[in-house]
Amino acid sequence: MRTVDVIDSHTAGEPTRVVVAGFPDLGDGDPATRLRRFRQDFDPWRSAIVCEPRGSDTVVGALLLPPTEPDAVAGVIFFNNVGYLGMCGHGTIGLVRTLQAMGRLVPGAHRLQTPVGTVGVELHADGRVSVDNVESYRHATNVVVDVPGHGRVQGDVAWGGNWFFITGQTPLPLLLRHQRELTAYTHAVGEALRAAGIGGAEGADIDHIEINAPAADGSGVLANFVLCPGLAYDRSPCGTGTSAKMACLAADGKLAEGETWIQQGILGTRFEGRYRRGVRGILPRITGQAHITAKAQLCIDDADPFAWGIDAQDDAQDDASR
Ligand code: PYC
Repeated sequence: MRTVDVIDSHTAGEPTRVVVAGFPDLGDGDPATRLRRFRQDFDPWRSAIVCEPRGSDTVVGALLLPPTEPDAVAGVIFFNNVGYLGMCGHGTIGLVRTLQAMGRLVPGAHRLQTPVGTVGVELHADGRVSVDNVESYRHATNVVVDVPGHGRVQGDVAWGGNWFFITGQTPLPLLLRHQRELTAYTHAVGEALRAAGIGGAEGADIDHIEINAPAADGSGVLANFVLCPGLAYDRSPCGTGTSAKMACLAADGKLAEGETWIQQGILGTRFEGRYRRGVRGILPRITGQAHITAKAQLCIDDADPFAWGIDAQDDAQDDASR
């Protein structure tokens, strides 16, 4: 029986499961190097940790790593039900609260290594966490794509630590009760982008689709609905999605450096954003709140037919039915 120690939290409603012990040794190197080994040699651990029956499509995993830079407090690799994330805003906020719960971090400024670069984080005395995300920028403006069943959908392609297509067009108000329809629509947009060969820089897959439209509660702020790879929608306002949105607003001259941006998510929870100018785009700072929900030990028993998780990517069923 293998065991994995985890600490679960949620950030504005979106869960994070931090792996604190029991994961196989990924050898030396920074998070990008160790991510390559994780993907190549240990991918079943990903589904064992975040997929059913121990997790769900919504859980984002965060493998805690020893830092390799002298001023970093830790390294991290984010993963989900279908693969790996370059950066994760809500996950970073959850990780900082987890490190605090472990006694490894006190209020103040710290640095955290991710596969897409080192980010600054700040734990505030009231428990809120700010993330100084990677440089974010708009890659393409007013991209139009034909989406079967929905017509022409226009939006921007932007980087916020993950690739986003951000549109203001929504088939329904951004309310939780419409999540199935919003999921189907954003999924169709993503598929249409792929079919049209539209990607991010160097053809990168745009694996996050974001609707950003006035909140249906009449509060006057913008709300979002973000479909993540693996077809789970982000319960939080999405830190990387908020960064990408702010990069577009900054490029349009609609958000000034230092101005506060309130981003509401589909649950009505909010992140606060601000930015400084970067070289190519903006340097976003996202602030939000996370809460610890569990300290647990996962058991992986080889006698269990679902020891390694029920993985949507797994073709074992196809093999078995042949
Ligand atoms: O907060 O950046 C984020 C995020 C990405 C995917 C889920 N949450």
